Amino acid sequence: MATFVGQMPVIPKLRHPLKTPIVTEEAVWPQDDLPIGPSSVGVIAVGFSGGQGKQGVDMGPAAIIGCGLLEELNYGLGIRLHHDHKIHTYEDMVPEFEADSRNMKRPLAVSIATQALAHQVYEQARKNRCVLTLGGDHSIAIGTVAGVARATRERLGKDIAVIWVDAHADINTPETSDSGNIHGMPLAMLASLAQTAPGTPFGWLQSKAHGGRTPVVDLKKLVYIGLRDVEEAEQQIIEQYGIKAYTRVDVHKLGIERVLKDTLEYIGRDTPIHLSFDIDALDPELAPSTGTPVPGGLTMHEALLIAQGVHRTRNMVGMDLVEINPLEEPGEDGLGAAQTIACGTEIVRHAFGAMSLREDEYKM
Ligand SMILES: [Mn+2]
Repeated sequence: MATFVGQMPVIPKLRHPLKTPIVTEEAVWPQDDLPIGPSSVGVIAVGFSGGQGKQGVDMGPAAIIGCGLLEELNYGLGIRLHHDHKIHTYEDMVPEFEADSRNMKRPLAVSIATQALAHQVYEQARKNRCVLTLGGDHSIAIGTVAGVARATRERLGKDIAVIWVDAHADINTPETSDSGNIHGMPLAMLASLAQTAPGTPFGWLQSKAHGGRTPVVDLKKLVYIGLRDVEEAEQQIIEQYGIKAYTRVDVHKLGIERVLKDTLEYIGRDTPIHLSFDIDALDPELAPSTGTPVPGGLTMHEALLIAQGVHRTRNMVGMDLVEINPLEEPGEDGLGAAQTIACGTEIVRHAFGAMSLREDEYKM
C-alpha cells in the first residue's frame, strides 16, 4: 500500500506546544476534577489513504500530532488522553494490490481497515471516552461512526446523531460514484444505501459480531454543514430521504449561529453526537492542504462556532478530523500545510472545550 512514499515536507509549527505531553495507553493527567470538556479522550491516529487516490493524506495524523495537537489537549486543556503512540496504517492487514470491484476502488482494503478501526474506536468508546480519530481520508468514518454508534447503543441505549461538516456530501453509492473512490461513499455505507452482504466488503457493518444493527446511521439523525460540491445523484438522495443539509449558501444566508442552533434542536438535546469534520469544509484559502478543495468554504469563525457549539452540548461522543494532506499545496516553506494543520488543531481544541468565543459574542 502506498504509504509514506513521498517525503513529508518540513512543516513549521505555528503554535508552540507547552511541554511534551504525557500520553500513554493509561496515561494520567493529575486532575480528576477537570474544569471543562470531557475528562477522558481516546485518540486514534489513522494514516490511511486507500479511500482516494492521492498520496499524502496518510501523513495527516503524523503532521498534526507533530505540530503539537496532543500537547494542546493534554496540557493546554487538561484533558486526559488515551493514545497508543502509533499511526495505524493497517498495512499488514490489507492487500497491496486489488482490482476495482462493483465500481469501488480498493473495497477490500477500505473494508478491512475500517473494520479494524471500528473495533479500536469501540474499545475506547465503551470505556466512556470520547473518541477523537485523526485521519486519513474520509473513508475512515465508516469505522469511527460504526464503532462509536455501537458503543453508544450499548452504553446509553441511544442512537447517535452525526454532524458532517464537509464541502462534499460523501453519500455516493458505488453505483452513483463517478470516481469509485470510497471516501465519497462513507455515509452510503453507514446508512445502508449501498448493498453489502456478509462476506463481501463492508458486510461486517451488518454482522451480529459488530453490534448487528443496520443502518448504523439513521439519515434522520444526520446533518450536513458546509456543502458546496454535491453531485446530482447525491442531491437526489438528500431530497429522497429528507436529510437535513445546510449548504455554504445556507450558512451565508442564515448565519452560522442560526444554523447551529437549528442543527442542535433538530438533533435533540439529549442525543449523543459524532462530529465528522472534513478539513475541506474550510475555505481553501485557509486550509489549502487537502485533496479535493472547493472554493467558497467556511471561515474559521464559522468552523470554531460549530466545534464550540457541539462541545457545549456535552453530548459529543466522537470526532473525526480528516483529509489533511500535507503534500497538497504545502506552500512556500511548508506554510500552507502549517496553516491547514493550525486550523485543524484549533477546530479540535474548540470541540474539546477551548472557548475563544465568549457567549456574548454569539447568539445560541
Ligand atoms: Mn469528506
